[in-house]
Amino acid sequence: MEMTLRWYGEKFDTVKLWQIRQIPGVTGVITTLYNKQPGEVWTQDEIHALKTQVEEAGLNLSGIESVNVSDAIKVGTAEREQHIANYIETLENLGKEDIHLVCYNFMPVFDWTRTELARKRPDGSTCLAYTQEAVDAIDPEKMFETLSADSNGTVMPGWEPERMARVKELFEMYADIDEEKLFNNLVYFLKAIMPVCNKYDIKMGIHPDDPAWSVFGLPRIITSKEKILKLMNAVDDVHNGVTFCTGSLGTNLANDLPDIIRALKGRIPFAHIRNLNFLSPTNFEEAAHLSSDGTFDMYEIMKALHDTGFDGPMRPDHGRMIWGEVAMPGYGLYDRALGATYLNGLWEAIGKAKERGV
Ligand code: DNO
Repeated sequence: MEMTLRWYGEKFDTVKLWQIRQIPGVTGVITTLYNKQPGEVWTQDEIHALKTQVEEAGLNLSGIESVNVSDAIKVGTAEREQHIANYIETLENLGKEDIHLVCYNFMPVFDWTRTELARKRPDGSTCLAYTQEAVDAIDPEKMFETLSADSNGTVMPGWEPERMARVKELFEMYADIDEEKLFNNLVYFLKAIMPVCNKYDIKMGIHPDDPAWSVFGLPRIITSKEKILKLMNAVDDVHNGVTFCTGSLGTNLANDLPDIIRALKGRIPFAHIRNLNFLSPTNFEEAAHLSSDGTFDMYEIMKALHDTGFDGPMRPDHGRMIWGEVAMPGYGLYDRALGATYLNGLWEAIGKAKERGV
């Protein structure tokens, strides 16, 4: 396992590479080219420049989150073939730069959905939160306006203003797409890219839908053990894997996270680990990473990853805003650094207990 932090690049992130370098046990970053639109080719030179920048700070470029998949591919429009060809070219260029992990999602219209970006917790920290009641009450086209006031002036990936300006058009594009069509389009895409993934040993990790159920009537297909296994079987290749995100799959309390990890043995190239605190099954907030601060048993989650031989990058996912930090919601330095340290501590303890047979 390699502990990493997500980094949004010099231009967008308030957190600097030199700060990440000083978090004990964090040796890499997960990043992307934020100026790229889905469907565009990433050139080898651009990737090389990004990699050099990270390495000059003493860190590894441990994976890409995300190479976004265009709506044309998700919906299966006429532009799909060109976009898949471009995606393949991007993968080829990543492979030539010795990058072997790509995270992506197949969620229609919205990437992750939260209804509050700064819910105050009893200790005065703020965190991202979700209530189904708020989603049911809001017009999806207004969602972005409601949230942007709390984004601390940052551009949140998946919620780019240009994308949100097209929400109405996007809803129309997906009008006739149900779960089955979306799933078939995903399989079509994966089958097309598997040869280049095999050639360069690039593991694709699909990000689960967040939350793990349909929002605004849109289809969602990566929400449970059964659905994920269906995808693993449809394209049965080790390069077709899952970004195991506890905070996304865990939104549905029926999902038994350690059990899903065990069922996906060998197919988890990347892990996002965070805790959630449930106030009701459809009202939850993003807690500190510690088990005692939320609902999940973080020890059991880490143990399941350890037991199944997980050896990819892991990142402490969304943290709270603490100590007066002003940063992209979920992506400040302090709470994620605490999270990394805690998760590294669990990992060390689990490993040593095994070595010593206790
Ligand atoms: C939210 C993230 C997601 C994730 C994408 C992957 O904080 O976990 O935006 O990066 O869904 O493509």
